[in-house]
Amino acid sequence: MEPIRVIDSHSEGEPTRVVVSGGPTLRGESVAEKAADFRNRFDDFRRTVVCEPRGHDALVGALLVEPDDPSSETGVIFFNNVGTLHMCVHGTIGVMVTLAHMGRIARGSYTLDTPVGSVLAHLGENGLVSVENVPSFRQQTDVVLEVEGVGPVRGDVAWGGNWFFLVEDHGFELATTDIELLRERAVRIRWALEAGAIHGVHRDSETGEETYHVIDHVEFFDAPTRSDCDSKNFVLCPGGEYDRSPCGTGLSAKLACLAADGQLGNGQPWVQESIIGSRFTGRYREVEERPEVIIPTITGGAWITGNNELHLDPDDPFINGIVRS
Ligand code: PYC
Repeated sequence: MEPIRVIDSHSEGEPTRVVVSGGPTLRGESVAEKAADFRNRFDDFRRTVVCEPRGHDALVGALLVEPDDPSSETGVIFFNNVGTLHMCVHGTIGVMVTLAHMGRIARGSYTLDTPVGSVLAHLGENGLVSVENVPSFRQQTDVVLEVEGVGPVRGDVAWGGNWFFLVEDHGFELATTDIELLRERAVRIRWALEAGAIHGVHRDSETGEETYHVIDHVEFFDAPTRSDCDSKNFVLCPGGEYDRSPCGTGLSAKLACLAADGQLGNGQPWVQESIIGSRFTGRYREVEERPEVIIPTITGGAWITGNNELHLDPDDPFINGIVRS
């Protein structure tokens, strides 16, 4: 069987594995349609690439596909230990650094098409990558949940390329020593959101049709530990792992909330510290004709960690990864 060539990196601590060759040929005109085909027909491939024994639960995969627009650099589908992601900013930073490592791009700006829209990524002279993300917005404010084993929790629902429930006032300590506890509480909040039928809702601007989405990321915020940051977060990802980086789509959701509350002005920086002490800097710009959204730009670094061929032995009982029920 053909090996799958991958290049690994981490963006501020959060790993990305870009599939460079050996990926499936997907059906569909758009990246969104290709992502649906990937979900429907290639779940084995997803697990093979990111799950144990070749990967691990924190790993995010990136499959490069034909873009929607031929002038874009590439299309990209992000996936993790349980499925596909709508979008991923740390992954986009990882893809940019990987493309540069491969000699495919130089310093400069490139459009990448994702299932939820195009993003503009800039690889700077300093090696940092800035990602102008998809339009982001807050959908619900002050949602109160009764969470089993935790008590009442108040938070906001926001879209930043993925759906987030953002909690400020929780009384938890955001420390690496408490990660298991934080994870358990965040998972319980996810269950409470599902039990309460609280969803993210996308409304088609032309047809008015609404689609409902699981809120599969939970974020806790607190005062920063580092003096050069504005806030610290803990982010639960859909597959139960926590984000080692400050989570770029999560920071986009946070910026949408800060903008809606009048706590951060157009173009002002917000430095977000992650649970492990790494940083992303976020800014937003307003869109005159769409006051309900902001356009966030997230800046951070990524570093190459490996260049590998994944071998698929037909006799390997875990050829397609370890399936957990
Ligand atoms: O950086 O957007 C992000 C992200 C999403 C899930 C993990 N990282």
